[in-house]
Amino acid sequence: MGLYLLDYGAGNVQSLANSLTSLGYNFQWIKDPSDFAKATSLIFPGVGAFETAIGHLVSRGLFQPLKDYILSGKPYFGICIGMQVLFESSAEASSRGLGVIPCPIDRFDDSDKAVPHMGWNAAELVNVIAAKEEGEASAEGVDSSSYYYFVHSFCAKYDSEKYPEAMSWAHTTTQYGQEIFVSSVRKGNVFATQFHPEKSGKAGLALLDSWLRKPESAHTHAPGAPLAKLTPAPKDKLTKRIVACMDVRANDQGDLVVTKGDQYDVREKSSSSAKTETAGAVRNLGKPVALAARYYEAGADELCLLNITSFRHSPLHDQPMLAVVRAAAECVFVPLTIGGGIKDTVDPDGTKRSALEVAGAYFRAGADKVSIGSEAVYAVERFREAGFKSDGTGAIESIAHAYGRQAVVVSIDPRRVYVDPSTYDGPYKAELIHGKPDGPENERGKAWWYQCTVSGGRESRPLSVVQLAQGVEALGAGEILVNSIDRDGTGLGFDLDLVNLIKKSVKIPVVASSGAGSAQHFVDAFTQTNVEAALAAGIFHREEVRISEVKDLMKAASINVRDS
Ligand code: 1PR
Repeated sequence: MGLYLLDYGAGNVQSLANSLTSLGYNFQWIKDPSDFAKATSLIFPGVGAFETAIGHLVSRGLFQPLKDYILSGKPYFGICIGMQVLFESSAEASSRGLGVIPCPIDRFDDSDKAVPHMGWNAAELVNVIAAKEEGEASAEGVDSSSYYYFVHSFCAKYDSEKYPEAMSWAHTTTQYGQEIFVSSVRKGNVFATQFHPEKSGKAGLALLDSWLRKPESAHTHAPGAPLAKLTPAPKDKLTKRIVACMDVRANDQGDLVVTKGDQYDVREKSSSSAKTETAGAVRNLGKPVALAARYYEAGADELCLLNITSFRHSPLHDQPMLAVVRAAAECVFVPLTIGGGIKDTVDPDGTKRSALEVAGAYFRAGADKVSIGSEAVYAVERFREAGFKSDGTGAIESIAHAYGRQAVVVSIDPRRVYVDPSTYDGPYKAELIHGKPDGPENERGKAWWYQCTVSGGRESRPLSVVQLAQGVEALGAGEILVNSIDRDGTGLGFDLDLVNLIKKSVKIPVVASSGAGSAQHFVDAFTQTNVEAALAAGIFHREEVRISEVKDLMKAASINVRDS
């Protein structure tokens, strides 16, 4: 008897398990249909794709028992897909939902905004008067002044005229672009959130704790009051995200360390006279898990761990990064992206591991997104050669299909290629940037295009960043992380020409990376481009700029940020 968690076998359920453990709760997993009878409270932390979730529930014989459990009146807490399955259907899939809430789940309109909706947004209580009168019990732990982490392309659009009965379930709504959607529901024994409390830092942990602390008999909520039609505010409250990135590799002693390069060279320079004894050694800026914990506490909105030498050999059977991810996920309650080596691999005994299996291992360890680098370049090359057709078996497509496109980030490592604009007649003519002369002295006056590289910049490929960005979007990537070999570690600021070029080429969210040297550089990125997030490594590792300083300056510039 007690608290049970439902894992349908795809997506990161480890994060929720870690959150509950950190809050001091014991729980068990639903392993087969008979376990529902033993559960006195149930949390369904669905992550990923609706179709996959329903498919797994059906194939494991859990679909009807789940519905019966919910209808039995025992406390139920659904998260993300765990909320969406309560609805009738989803535009994402042909399969039906549980049909407890009579309306469909739709796709966000991407004509005015990036989709997926990814990041920290507010959740406004629908029945504000009841919340004021009844206090915390009525709010169900939701704090309208806090931000919660969302990551989804599909939602229940708020429409009290078309779906009055379904909307009477709405507990909170959230605005994204000019659309208002239901961000949590509550009625009877059911509470469910579209956002991820287990990834929403301290506000999310407080919400989980508030639900879990209630005696089971108290989980009976009356239907909400009659609902008004809501009109979108001029601006939504989605915050711009600050991401702290850790490049991880083994040093010469074989220990995994966070390192940091200058234009991707991570070894100490021999010219540094003070460090002659360390010249040539891999720069060591700390231990990955300790740094991850520090950045979480410091208010990073997201963390990224990149295994930067995975292009060499990275068998899954002996992957030390998995242990790093597992340990980091135990103390970090904001989203974790893991990159490096997300590709088909072969273990030393000859066992083949697909990219999907590799990604699955990271999701089970606690990653929320995987980032694909080199393999994405090869995938787009193949996609273009095949006449922009895909057989759906590549790393991007298969991971997006199983876990949802929001779980697939593509990390690109471009380098500028300078050309004389008066004579250049190559294939990238339409993409040439005639920007400010901020490159090397000998390239002044020239234009440039951005070329894709693989293996951490070691090899250039005949593909431009625009071709790559549009190709990976078509294949199913949910976000693009834009590095720059020219700017990495220079502190000169983000390459805004590059970021703008990519942002204008795709509809999915974009993260600016490489070159941050001051808090002002983040403000520049958010005011001079439309990116959703900006990432830095060196200045945070060396403690030259604190995350709080970045956020303070952003606030002063009227950019919406999350206070941790
Ligand atoms: O190709 O799928 O195995 O992925 C490899 C991953 O490792 C890619 O995401 C690639 O960007 C990364 N990587 C490979 N080599 C390096 C290197 O530095 N030698 N790191 C590397 C590149 C750049 C960012 C860095 C930002 C911000 N990483 O990670 O954090 O440039 O730095 P800054 O703020 O100090 O300027 P695959």
